[in-house]
Amino acid sequence: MTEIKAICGDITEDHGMMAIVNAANTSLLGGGGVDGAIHRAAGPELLEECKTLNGCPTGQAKLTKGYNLPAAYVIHTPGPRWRGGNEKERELLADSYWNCLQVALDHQISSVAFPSISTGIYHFPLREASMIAISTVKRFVDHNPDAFSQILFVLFDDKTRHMYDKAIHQVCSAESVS
Ligand code: AR6
Repeated sequence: MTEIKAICGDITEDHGMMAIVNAANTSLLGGGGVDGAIHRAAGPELLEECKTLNGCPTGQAKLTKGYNLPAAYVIHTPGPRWRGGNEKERELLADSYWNCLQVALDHQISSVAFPSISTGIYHFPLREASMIAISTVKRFVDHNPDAFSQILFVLFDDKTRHMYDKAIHQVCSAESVS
């Protein structure tokens, strides 16, 4: 049984998770937003390891150590930049969540914290992003019921947290009826 939960907070702080997800860009060489916060908290060794990865395509995911972060690992995924909705943004956002969980599963990582991928600098509409995030995570844990103890969404502001709470409520009650 995997708990899927949303809280308000800073993902670089200690939430007792083995891995945190970084909403990165395809260079994996750092940036603003949560990416900048993660690199600052992890320290310069994170950038050194990222330099060895040769970037990452949008929707894919790559693993590094967490260095000075409380989490042992960082899973880096470049989400899609919103370009109006006709550039496979929805599929690519779902791929980001799915592939992060696949990387975690491949490395026996049993608890993962996600930020709200693509809804900051990349401007993905929040309501739709939250539904894609929760339904993709739910689908993955339904396929892999023994893999994770907890999937935590650590959201930076109340509006985002509220939207993810609503999505959890909708997706989970829809599933329990069927
Ligand atoms: N903890 C949790 N969430 C955070 C934190 C934090 N410390 N800091 C920001 N957020 P964004 P994107 C929230 O812009 O839209 C970077 O430059 C933020 O409020 O970080 O995927 C990368 O290098 C928002 O809700 O990521 C890319 O170039 C969410 O995290 C680009 O930004 C995502 O916002 C990626 O843009």
